[in-house]
Amino acid sequence: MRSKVIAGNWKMNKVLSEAEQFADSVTGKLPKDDNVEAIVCAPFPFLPSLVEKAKGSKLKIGAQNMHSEDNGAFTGEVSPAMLHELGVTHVVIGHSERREQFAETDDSVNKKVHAAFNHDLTPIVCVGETLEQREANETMSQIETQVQKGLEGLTDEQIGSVIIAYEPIWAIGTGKSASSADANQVCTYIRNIVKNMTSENIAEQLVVQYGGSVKPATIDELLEQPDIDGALVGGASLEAESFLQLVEAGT
Ligand code: G2H
Repeated sequence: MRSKVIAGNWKMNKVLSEAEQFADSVTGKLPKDDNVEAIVCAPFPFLPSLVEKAKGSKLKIGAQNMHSEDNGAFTGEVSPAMLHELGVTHVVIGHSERREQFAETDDSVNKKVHAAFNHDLTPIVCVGETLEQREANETMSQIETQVQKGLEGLTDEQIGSVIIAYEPIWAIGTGKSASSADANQVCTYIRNIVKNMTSENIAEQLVVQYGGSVKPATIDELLEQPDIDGALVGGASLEAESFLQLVEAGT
């Protein structure tokens, strides 16, 4: 039985004092249930303080990006070793905003996924189609390419511990959410791609999240779907109350 994984993706929001207030509000109130995991993926400057505040609680702290190299002349970048030493456990890789605005490719995503495993970080790998691709019936081929290239060269065991977030680009921050049945269809497809790359057992372990305008009002229906194991949530993860409701839905 797979756990539900609710991950907040704060994007470039909040200042440190607000991030700390959030942590103070949620850490004591998260459900004790082992079947749900709660992660906040925060901007880099907040990570040390959030990791400290999350100690002894169920909250895990993730980053939203990283470089694939351990160190070097990469001005402005953050390495996986830096994140690991801080106590960060997860890292979002290949979010569509990074693919679109920061020229990330399936190849750079793949390098970062390998780097995450080399430093004991769990990658949350984002895949998703544009509206044009959906309308041209190219959703599944786009997803297949992103999943296969993103996970290329990993061991079966590593593939089984990746989190894949299916985020249709047209549903991100737009208020338009994919219907839960449509989202589930793509999540099932993702599990099948992984089954073909590995085995049925590994595919059954894989956590597949949906992301794109998820809110407390829509989470229950999404989590009822057989192949949706959680959510990657932007806007609705910023307020402590709403984040707690989303996590509660996973219990
Ligand atoms: C999709 C999602 C979080 P939002 O990007 O990754 O954001 O929930 O605001 O659509």
